[in-house]
Amino acid sequence: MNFAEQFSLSGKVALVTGASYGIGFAIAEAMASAGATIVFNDIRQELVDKGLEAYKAKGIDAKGYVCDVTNEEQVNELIAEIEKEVGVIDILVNNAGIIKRIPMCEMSAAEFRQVIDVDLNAPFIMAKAVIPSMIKKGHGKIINICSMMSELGRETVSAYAAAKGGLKMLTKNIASEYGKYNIQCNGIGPGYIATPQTAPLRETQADGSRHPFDSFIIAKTPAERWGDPEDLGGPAVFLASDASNFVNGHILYVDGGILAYIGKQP
Ligand code: NAP
Ligand code: GCO
Repeated sequence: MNFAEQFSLSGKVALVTGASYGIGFAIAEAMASAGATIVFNDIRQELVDKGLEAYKAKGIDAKGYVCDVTNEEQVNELIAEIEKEVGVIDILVNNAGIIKRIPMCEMSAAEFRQVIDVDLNAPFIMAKAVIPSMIKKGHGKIINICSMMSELGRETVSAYAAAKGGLKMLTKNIASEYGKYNIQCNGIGPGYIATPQTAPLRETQADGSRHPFDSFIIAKTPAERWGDPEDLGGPAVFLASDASNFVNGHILYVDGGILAYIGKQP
């Protein structure tokens, strides 16, 4: 294999969860550019249809399925259907996620559980469903989309931080338990990325000024900008490729330097 081929995903099947748009879509697009066959799921048919149109517009012949990643029965049916229709999954990207921004003491236990269910339990369910075939095939790549909140807390995101902190450790544990089968499990920790999930934090104020949180993030980021979903494509391709076969249990932070920086003096 020549050096460049190490980064190729040709012949590989990549499943990206929650990838009709946002970070998942950008990661899937990059993996398609590296040669992967793209499969994605979303929670509603209209979202899957929207995603299929978006992939087609990019010249990507993706396959989309409706599946709630928190539902183990649906997930097992999804994996069986993909294996029958497309092939064994070589690369799993656990991207689907939600956030609820509520002060902890005002958050109900049900709301807390819902975030944990999607952001932590679902990656467990998805990984458990794909690993047996990866073991049979002799290789596999699992990439969990973590967060700044895998390392840091902030007001109103207790459930999300607990989930993403847990996802960091689940990543390390999958790496530890299944590395002997040539399965690498790593995480990507995006910084603050301009997607629908963070749109409320970037809304222009009534007086035309920037959202205070928007200005805060700019001051905390050495790159002095929000990330774009496309900033995550290269790191994801690296972790999905043979170039990272000895990288295991690592969380690759793609954050413009936030975690390294105390922040700009006001
Ligand atoms: P997003 O725009 O909210 O997209 C999340 C996707 O996941 C949506 O397509 C959503 O579908 C889907 N999803 C949610 N619950 C699902 C379920 N139960 N089953 C299947 N699909 C489900 O989020 P994003 O900003 O692209 O973020 C993607 C991932 O990156 C998330 O894990 C997020 O926590 C993480 N992340 C984001 C940032 C950021 O700054 N944006 C930074 C760090 C990490 P619906 O539209 O139907 O809900
Ligand atoms: C928030 C944001 C963050 C980002 C991301 C940062 O409310 O603080 O939504 O949580 O989504 O996780 O890495």
